[in-house]
Amino acid sequence: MTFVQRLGAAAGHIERRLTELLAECGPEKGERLGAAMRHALLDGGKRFRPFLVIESGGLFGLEAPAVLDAAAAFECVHCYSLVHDDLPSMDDDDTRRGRPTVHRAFDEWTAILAGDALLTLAFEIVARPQTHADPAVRTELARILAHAAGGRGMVLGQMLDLEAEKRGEPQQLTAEHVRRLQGLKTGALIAACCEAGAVLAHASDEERAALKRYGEGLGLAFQIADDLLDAEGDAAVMGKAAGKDSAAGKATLVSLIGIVEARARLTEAVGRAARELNRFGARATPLIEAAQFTASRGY
Ligand code: GRG
Repeated sequence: MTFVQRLGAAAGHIERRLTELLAECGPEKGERLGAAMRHALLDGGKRFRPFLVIESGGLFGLEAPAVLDAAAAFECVHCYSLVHDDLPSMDDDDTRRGRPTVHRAFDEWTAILAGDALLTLAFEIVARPQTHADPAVRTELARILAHAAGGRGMVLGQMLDLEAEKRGEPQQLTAEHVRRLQGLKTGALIAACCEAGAVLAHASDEERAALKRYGEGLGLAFQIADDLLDAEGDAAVMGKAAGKDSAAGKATLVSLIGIVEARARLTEAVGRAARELNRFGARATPLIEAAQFTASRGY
């Protein structure tokens, strides 16, 4: 199976499970809130974060059914962040995943509430015994998910990003600052997905730390690739408008260090991420390919 087929197969599993979980735990059928949540969550996206949970669990011999609910919870948080990021008061986007954003398809207050409900749904899923038989594992999953998503993770990264942009000072940022905010905004959740596989498998502290470091390198690569796509890519690949960051005068690593240096850092981040997986041998091939796939998006 090629990497793309493997990613597609995982996406199929996760799509089915997300549909079931929404039916089990989401709003009753016919509710407008449920329709907005489905619009945000289903039928789109690469499902890259759940793939990382599935494959990091796979390193320790866990099969998809044992990790699917945890993987779904991470995707719920990711989708909530996209819904809120697209809002007029944030990034103000009209399309996402090739479709109207939730506030365009519904309205702004419905989009805010659908995002809130997706975020809280994630923690309901994590807390359910179906997610893992061991309550200590469920608690630890909730902790790493909350930490990665919250005020020391993704929300802080978004805050730093918007603060600079709304004040009209993005060009005063240093490459180091941009790297930090991107690490928080995008990298923290990606790294937590990789760590989650180790948590689900009761892996050793060393294995868990190596997976987290791999995820941090991967997250950096993911963000640089996204910046390169925004600078040079086309809207069809991104599923949203391209060139938006530069048009908004937003500081990205590409705007600060240039395309050539950004490509060099991308290659370096992928290599560093892959080296963290040496200890896992051939079983790590899908995760190494995931890093390479991330770097090659859109090219
Ligand atoms: C609103 C708290 C809050 C946070 C928003 C993730 C995020 C933080 C904003 C998204 C902005 C953005 C486009 C960042 C670039 C990297 C990124 C997260 C791209 C979207 O992820 P993909 O490519 O999307 O995995 P799919 O649709 O495949 O799931």
